[in-house]
Amino acid sequence: MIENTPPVAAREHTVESFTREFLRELNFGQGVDLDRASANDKYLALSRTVRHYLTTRWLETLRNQYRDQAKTVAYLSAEFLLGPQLENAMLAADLDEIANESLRALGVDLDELRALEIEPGLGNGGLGRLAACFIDSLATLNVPSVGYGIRYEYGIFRQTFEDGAQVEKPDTWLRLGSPWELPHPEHAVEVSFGGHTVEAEGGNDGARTWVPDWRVAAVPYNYMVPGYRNGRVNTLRLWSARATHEFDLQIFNAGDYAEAVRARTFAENISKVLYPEDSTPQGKELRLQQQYFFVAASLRDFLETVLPADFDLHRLPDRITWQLNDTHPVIAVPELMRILVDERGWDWADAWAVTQKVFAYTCHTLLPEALEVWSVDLLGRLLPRHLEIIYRINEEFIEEVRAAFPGDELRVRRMSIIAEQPERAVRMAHLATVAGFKVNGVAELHSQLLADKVLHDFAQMWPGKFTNVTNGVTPRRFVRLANPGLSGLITEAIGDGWITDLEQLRGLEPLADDAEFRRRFREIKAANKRHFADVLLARDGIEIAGDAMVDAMVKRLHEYKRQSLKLLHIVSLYEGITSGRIPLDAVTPRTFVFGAKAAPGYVRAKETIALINAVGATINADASLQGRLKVAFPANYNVTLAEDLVPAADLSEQISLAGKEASGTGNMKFALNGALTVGTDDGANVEIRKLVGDENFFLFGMTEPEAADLSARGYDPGAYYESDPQLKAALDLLASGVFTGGERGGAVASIFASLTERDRFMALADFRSYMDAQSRVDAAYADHEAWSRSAVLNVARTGFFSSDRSIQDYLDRIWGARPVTQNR
Ligand code: B1N
Repeated sequence: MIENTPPVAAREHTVESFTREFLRELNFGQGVDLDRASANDKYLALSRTVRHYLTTRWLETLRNQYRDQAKTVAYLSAEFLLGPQLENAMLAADLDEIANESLRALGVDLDELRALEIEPGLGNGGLGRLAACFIDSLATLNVPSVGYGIRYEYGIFRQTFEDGAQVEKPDTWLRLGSPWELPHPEHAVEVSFGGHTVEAEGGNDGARTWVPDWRVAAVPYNYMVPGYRNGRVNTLRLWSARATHEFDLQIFNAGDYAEAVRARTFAENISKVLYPEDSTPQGKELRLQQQYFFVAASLRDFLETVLPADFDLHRLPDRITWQLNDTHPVIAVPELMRILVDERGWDWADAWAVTQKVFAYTCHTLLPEALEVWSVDLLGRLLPRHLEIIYRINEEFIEEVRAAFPGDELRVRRMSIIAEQPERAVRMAHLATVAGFKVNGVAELHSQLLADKVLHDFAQMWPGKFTNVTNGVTPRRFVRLANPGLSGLITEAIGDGWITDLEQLRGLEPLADDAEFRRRFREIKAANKRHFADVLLARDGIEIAGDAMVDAMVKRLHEYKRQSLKLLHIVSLYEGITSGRIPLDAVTPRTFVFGAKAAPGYVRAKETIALINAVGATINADASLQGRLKVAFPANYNVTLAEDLVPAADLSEQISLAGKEASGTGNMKFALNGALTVGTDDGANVEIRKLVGDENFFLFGMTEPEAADLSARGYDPGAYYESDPQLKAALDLLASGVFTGGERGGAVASIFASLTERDRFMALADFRSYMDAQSRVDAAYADHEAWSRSAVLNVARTGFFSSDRSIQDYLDRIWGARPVTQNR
């Protein structure tokens, strides 16, 4: 083992040493003097300085990991929505105060540098952000673990609005260089595609030989994942595709330079761009290429470089769990079988026995159309050997089903990994459920519905396989960093143990009854709102009142989430005021904040965005409202903006149709920062409400069984439209074209029809109940003292939603891996 002498290793962290390091990075890393340095020079130098402090711990962690060979969790995810890195790294390394002081002395404005950071948007929404929270908690809980994913050159698109309509621009997050990644081209591994299979020579049961016809290189980029002040720094390894030399040479030698360059582009396309669909897979070939690309590279990496060369793979289950973040990495199952059977010469049964003990599957959805399937045609063309392996897994599985349920051929057809209709296709969720030793949903209700409905047959067959792990969010980023004011107040009251043990927030409960504490809590909320208003003005040119209620609905635009129901509330208020039904001075001043990207091909979602913007423009321009209502829809909602919005919010909108939102995680972030929730009995809302108490939560709408029942009986939106005059007035106003310059076609007609003709998500059925809940919100908000008491109780009672607790649940219920204690 090489003893390293890193620049700042065991030295004390002082302002002086930090300043020296920073200036050295500026001079030798960027090649500039301080007085000539651009803000970007300073940002890069600062980031690298901070990175150096982490590197020492990182190398130590890696050495210990190799020495101990402890059981490891590999989190396989096509998305990691990391958010800005600098502040989090400074906090974790306990450098925030030192850095602040050092930079102040040098006359460098830290806020200006922070504002330069471009977040790596390598995810769509909740699923990707969850992966980022989980690796933070894994490191903080001292769990030996590694995240594996894709280093997309372009992350989630940058959303812009043109005349209120969404226009997507490429996310060039790497344009100024990323100081947080360490590329290792020398450790590239090859990933193969295509071709055919031939008979194998080994003679072991099940073996065939794959003869692929093209390959790409997967280059690892390492990211450090620091635990919170515990000396552990884990690794996130993201793969980038590059053409292989072999590939190049063949074609160059054939003399076709242009073809060689084209081939290079083809290979590098694999990690070029993140698919922008959220909860709705597209079944595109490039997407399957991405999935196999990162999974094959990750398995190879673990088996060949993390494990010692003489490791006996029969012991693999004691050494690793591969956690599959939804079905995107499920192709890892046949890949491991292929490695064991075809490459290592194991008999099929031995390989299957091991494979069934190393994968666990997390499902994140309930929408049937969101369950990934790959046509046999496509899969067979791209990964012919894997398709054969899947067929054999399925044959043996079906025998098992027949043995357990003799004569029940309908059940066999329902459960088969291969669907026959509308075309032959592989159901990835079934493959994951068959191969995984555990299957979990992401909130109590979701896990229950998985076992009762979506995967009911499987739960009947293997009841012990199914479990729940309710999602969580990292308190470091979403409370400590995002809300320094509240963090200070909490720490003053109960000490700072809450940062790594969020249940300690319970200690705040008695303070909800303390008028002075509530006053300070309100002051902090007010300051956060002013800050958010400043951010909106600078970032988007949007002007909002600094003191109105901040009513926030931020999440991907999807019909099941029902942004259109929120819109109906706003339109109804506007209709009430302009028609004289609601006196203006009875209206609570509110800023409605929307943040939402629509998948570029999702027409109705884009129409909804256009309509929100149209309604917003009309309301914001109407002087007769005297600024009481305001709609703010900043484009390109992302983690960076979330960190400014969440601490400022008073009201959190979680209004999906019950039974459709698997969990939600924004709901947790808002509650932890003292917003009250108006929400349906869906996803993790159910658990939030149970914890904070009915009196501190605005519940509305049908329950899941009620919604399922109504849907089965036949939902008739027209009946609601005709029988509720307020609803009718709001919809008619929308349809009249007043918000769209007289235009009644286009988005107006389309959304009107989608709500009043056939709406799978039954928005109108919950309208009355939603409006009533909003009236209760207004009444409650009018009593500042009572409201802030509820808000404090929301903070005090939602410590459960720390991702540290989620990870502890994964350890207890699924991984059986133990945190290790490390020398500090
Ligand atoms: O995962 C989150 C949950 O909190 C949300 O309720 C859930 O909607 C979200 C395909 C998805 N489910 N499925 C996806 C994302 C991208 C994609 O290409 C599916 N995202 C969720 C965390 O559990």
